[in-house]
Amino acid sequence: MIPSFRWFGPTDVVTLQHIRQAGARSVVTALHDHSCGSLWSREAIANHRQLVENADMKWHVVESLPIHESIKQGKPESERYLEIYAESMRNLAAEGIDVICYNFMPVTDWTRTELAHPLSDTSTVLLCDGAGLAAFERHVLDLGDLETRYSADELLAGDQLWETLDDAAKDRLTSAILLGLPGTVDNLSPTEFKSMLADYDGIDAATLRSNLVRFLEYVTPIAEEIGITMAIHPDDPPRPLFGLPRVLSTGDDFQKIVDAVPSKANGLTFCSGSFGGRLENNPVEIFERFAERIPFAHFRNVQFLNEDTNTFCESPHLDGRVDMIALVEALRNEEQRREEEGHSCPLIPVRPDHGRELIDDSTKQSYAGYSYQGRAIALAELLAIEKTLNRTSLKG
Ligand code: CS2
Ligand code: MN
Repeated sequence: MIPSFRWFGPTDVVTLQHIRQAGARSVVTALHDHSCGSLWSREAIANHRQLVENADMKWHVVESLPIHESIKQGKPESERYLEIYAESMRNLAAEGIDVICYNFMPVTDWTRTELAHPLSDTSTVLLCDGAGLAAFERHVLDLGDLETRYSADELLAGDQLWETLDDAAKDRLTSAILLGLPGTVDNLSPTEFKSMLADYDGIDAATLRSNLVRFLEYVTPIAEEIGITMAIHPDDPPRPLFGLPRVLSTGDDFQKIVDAVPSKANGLTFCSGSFGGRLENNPVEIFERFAERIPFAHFRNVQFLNEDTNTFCESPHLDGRVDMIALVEALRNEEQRREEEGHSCPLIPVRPDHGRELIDDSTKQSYAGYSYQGRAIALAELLAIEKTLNRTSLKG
C-alpha cells in the first residue's frame, strides 16, 4: 500500500506536516479553489504539486476532477466541458499525476443525515438515516412521487421521526443533507436543491449510464495516450435518493460500465465504506472481483443500525461490517500479482476515507468526515495490519 491521506489544499486546517506525521507518503488532493468545469492550468497544478513535494510527499492521485452536470445530463453544452476536461487531464499527466478519481452521482456527492453521531466511546461519526431521508424528502422538499420510491412503513418512520424533532434538529438534519460537496462549506438551499433535481426529470438510470459511457468513450483514449487511469467512485449511499438515478452502487453496476468501455484506463476507486452501505454488497468480494481495475482505494468501515439496512453509520476502521484484515490481504495479493507481472509501480495508494472525530478534533474547523485524529489512527491501523501480514507471510 502507498499510505495516502486526503488534503483539501492550503485552507485545510489539517496541514501537510500533520499528514506526513501520520505516516502518509502520498497526498490525495485537487485544486479545490477551481469551480467545477473550469480548466486546471499546468501552472496551477505544478504549484500545488510543489507544495506537496516540499512536505516530502508525492501527488499521485487527483480526487476529484469533477464532472460538469451538463455531461451527466448529456446536454449540448457538454461538448465544451468535455474539451476542458481533456485539457485538464493532459496538464495533470504532464505534472506526473497517474490517477484521476471522479464520480457520476447526479447533483450530490455523498449524503448523510447527521454529521456528529456519537458512538458509545463518545467519538462521533457520520450517519445516514433512512427515516431522516424520507422525512427530508416529504417535509422539507415536499416531493410528489414518494409513494413510488418508499414503502408505506418507510414513509411512516420518516413522519414519526419528523414529529419528534424540534426546529433546531430539523435545521440540523436539513443542513447535513444539503451540505455542499466535500471540500466546500456552502450549503445549498432547499429551493436551489429542488431546481437541481428538476434538471434530471426524464433522465433514468439507463440514460445516466449512457451519458457515463459517452464520457468514458471520450476520455479513455486520451487517458491511455497520456498514461492516466480514470477511477470512478461508487455511489454513497449505494442506492437511489431524491428520485435521482444512480449507476454505480454494486459490483454488477461496475461490470456493466466495464463491458461498455473495456479500456484499461477505465478504473474503479474502490471504496469499502460506500459499497459497504448496502446489505448485499460484500466489499472484499467486490475488491477481489475487480482488483486489476483498481488504481486507488478508500478504506473505511460502516455498520447498520437496527434492522433497517437503509440506516448505517460509519465506524472505527477495525470494527464494522467490512472485514478490514481480509481487505488489506486482498490488496496485498493484488500488489503481489502486479509485481510478478512486472508492473512499474505495483503498490496501490490507499487512504482512510473519513474518520471518527475524537480528542479535540471537534474544536477545529475541518471538513465533515475529514478531521485529523480519527483518520491518523485509521491510517496507523491499516499500516499495522499490513506489517503484520508481511511478517506472517515471511514466517509462513
Ligand atoms: C469521498 C467522496 O468524502 C467522500 O466520501 O469518498 O466524496 C469522493 O471524493 C468523491 O465521490 C469522488 O469524486
Ligand atoms: Mn470513498
